[in-house]
Amino acid sequence: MSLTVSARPYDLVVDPDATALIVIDMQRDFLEPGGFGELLGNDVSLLGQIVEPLASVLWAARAAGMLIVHTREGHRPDLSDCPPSKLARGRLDMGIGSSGPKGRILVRGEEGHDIIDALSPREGEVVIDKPGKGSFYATDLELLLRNGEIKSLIVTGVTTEVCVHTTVREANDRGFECLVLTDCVGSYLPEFHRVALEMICAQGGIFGWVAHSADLLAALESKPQRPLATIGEGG
Ligand code: TIU
Repeated sequence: MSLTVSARPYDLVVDPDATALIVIDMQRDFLEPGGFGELLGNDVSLLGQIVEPLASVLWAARAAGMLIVHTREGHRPDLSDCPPSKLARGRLDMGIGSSGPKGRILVRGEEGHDIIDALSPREGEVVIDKPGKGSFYATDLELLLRNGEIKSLIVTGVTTEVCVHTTVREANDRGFECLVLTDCVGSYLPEFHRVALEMICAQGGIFGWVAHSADLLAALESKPQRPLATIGEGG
């Protein structure tokens, strides 16, 4: 079964059974005060506006039986997987590995590293821990997508011009079709967000497609849904 999503630069046809929803780095460290995002000098409150539309898409994707993949940017406690260049970047007094109000910054297992409660992964959903900005670099994401016969990615999360863009570029070069949902990706820098989205769909869709989540939800409504009770049990 295929669905047609109204998108830019032109409508995108996707098969929900061959489509994964990717939720990138919706971690406390990027969305809440005291985390990595704020330490970089950003106003983290700007990212909060994507949580509600993204939660709706997450539930719709679950109901449609799509593969759901959550990613988290972060490092091993001994930081042995963090390049020295990344540690040094920004000349921060407090940076990756430092102790903050939500534990050590961008370190796996710490409160700040985990995904915000509103978008918590359900049992059975894939969680990819990645050391870089791209979701494919030094992870088994590509293997999981190929084994799942996934052809298209619905891309959401933060930030639009950093981890979302890097992931879309990596995915595009690997032959995956990417649809980026404009209201489900966010940036600390509104102008970068706007231009990053334009960069994806310019030149005939040089990296992929962009659409509002309402356009995806409208397309999904035509697909028979699984009973919500089944989803709640982790199915
Ligand atoms: N700083 C910034 O905009 N983003 C990141 O460091 N990581 C992600 O985008 N996840």
